[in-house]
This record gives sequence, C-alpha cells and structure tokens, in this order.
Amino acid sequence: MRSGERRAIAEAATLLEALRPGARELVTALGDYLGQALVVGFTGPPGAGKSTLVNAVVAELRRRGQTVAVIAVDPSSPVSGGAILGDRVRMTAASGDNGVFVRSLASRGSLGGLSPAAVRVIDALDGAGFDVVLLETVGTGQSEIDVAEIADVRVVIAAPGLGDDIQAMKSGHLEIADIVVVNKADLPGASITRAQLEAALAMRVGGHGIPVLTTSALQGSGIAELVTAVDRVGKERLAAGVVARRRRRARYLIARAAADLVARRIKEGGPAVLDALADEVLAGAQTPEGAAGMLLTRL
Ligand SMILES: Nc1nc2c(ncn2[C@@H]2O[C@H](COP(=O)(O)OP(=O)(O)OP(=O)(O)O)[C@@H](O)[C@H]2O)c(=O)[nH]1
Ligand SMILES: [Mg+2]
Repeated sequence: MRSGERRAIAEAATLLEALRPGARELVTALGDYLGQALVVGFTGPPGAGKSTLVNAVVAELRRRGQTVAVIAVDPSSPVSGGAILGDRVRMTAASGDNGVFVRSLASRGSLGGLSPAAVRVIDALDGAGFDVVLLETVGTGQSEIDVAEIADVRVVIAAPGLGDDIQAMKSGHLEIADIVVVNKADLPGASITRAQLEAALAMRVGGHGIPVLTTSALQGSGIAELVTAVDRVGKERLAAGVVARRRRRARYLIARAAADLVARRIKEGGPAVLDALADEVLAGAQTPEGAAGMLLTRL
C-alpha cells in the first residue's frame, strides 16, 4: 500500500470502510503516516456542480504534480441527474496515471451509516500517501456537515438560480466555508449570486477574509484560481500539525459511534424505559430535556 500498489490501497479502503477484521491493526500500522494528506471537502446544494468541479480540480492538481485521491459518494442526488463523480474522474484521469485514485462509496442515505465510513476511508487514502484527498458531500443533513468539518479546507459551492438554496446556505454552510465558489459562472445571474454571498459573508463574524470565487467547471474557467486558494488555506491548516488533524477525525468517529450506541440502546431497551419517562413528562415531573438526561443514565 505504501509503495502505491493500487490493489492494496483499494483493499485497505474496503477494510476500513466496512470495519472488517484487521481494521484496527491497519490504522495502528499506518499511524506514523496518517495526518499528512490535505483533506479538501466540497459541499453545497444538490446540482450546484460539485462533482463536475471536483473533477476539474483533480485535473488541475495533477498538472501541478500533486497526487490526488477522491472519495466519491455516488450516485448523485436525483435532483440534478448530474455527473457521477467517480466515473468522471476515472474518465478524466489519463489511464495508467497512478497519481489519481478514486474510491466510490455506496450511496448515502442510511442514517449514520456512511459518514463515519467516509472518514475511515480518508485514513486509508491518507495512509497511502496521497498529497490531497478530495471529498464531495451534499450540504444537507448534519452528518454531511460533520464530514465537511473533518476537512482541512472547506469549499462551499453555490450556483446561480438556486434560489431558496442560497437562502439556506446563508444560514447553514456559509458558517463552515473557507472558500466560497459560485460555479456555473457561464450562466446568467452568477454576479448577483456572488454579490449576495459576499453580503452574507460580510455579516458573518470572521467572514471578511473568505474569498468568493467564480468558476465554470464546464468550461474550465476559474479552476486554477480555486486550486491556488485551496493551496493557500491548506498550507495554513497543515501547519496546525498531524496530531491535531488525527485527533479531529478520532473525535468525530467517537461522537458518531456514541450517538449510534445511544440510538441502539434506546431501541433495544424497549418501550418500557421510554414509556416510564414519558409518563413523568406528562405528569409534569420532568421536561423532555430533563428526561433525556435521565434516559442516558438508565440505558
Ligand atoms: N452551465 C454549467 N453547468 C454546469 C457547470 N458545472 C456543472 N454543470 C452541470 O450541472 C449539472 C449538475 O452537475 P453535478 O456536477 O452533477 O452537480 P453536483 O452538485 O455534484 O450534483 P449532486 O451530486 O447531484 O448534488 C450537470 O448537468 C452539469 O453538467 C458549469 O460550470 N456550468
Ligand atoms: Mg455530485
């Protein structure tokens, strides 16, 4: 795996994704190599052009001599009927280019199932020594936002004409953005969307330094500028150190596993525990929030 053998990398990714026997030993063995890759998360509303943009970014990174791994969560949302990221990157990357590796993950959807797996696969690709790991997540749902937080650099993508989605972005993803991109700049309305996002960022604490770039992933414009911006933020983030990055991933995995554990225990505990607490709430002896605290102690 460390010498770049693709089959070994693929096997390692599967081992960690599915938490097969040996996963823990593998992470331990990789320990010294972990935390080196720059993880870049691309998030944004369905159909904004995330997959197309990631694909263009892969090509630009390769031009700059960086090795790139891509975690593609396909199929893409039914909303856009858009590009399948994994296939696209495979088509773009010259065949035989060992500097690009694509890992497709099974479709998201099952609550809590995918995101921790995606984070573990980051470990595999990081451990394999890729310079950059790119990750596409749809910016809906807390778990996707969590994964975006695992990234060292968060790129939030918008597109003109997304209307309500822009409103949602203002309250949601803009919070986590290091770089904002208005993709589909070849379409009318891009400059209006950009102005709206700049205005929203100006009101955000710490939002002043956040660049709002325009790209056309389809025509290839603005991609070099985007990669340069990612590089600039990435250099700062990598300076934070390997341990800090690994700790962030570990914290995320622990928190998600704990949430899953609680959900399972509640289910396994049967309705009895919940019913008793519900009666206390109905009797006014407990608030639902207080009862939640009690529930945790009874599981
Ligand atoms: N005009 C124009 N269309 C674009 C551009 N980038 C992507 N598209 C198109 O927009 C559609 C959606 O693109 P995707 O890359 O699949 O978007 P996505 O955000 O990954 O979509 P989901 O994964 O489904 O959320 C496709 O038809 C793309 O060809 C662009 O820069 N300009
Ligand atoms: Mg996509």
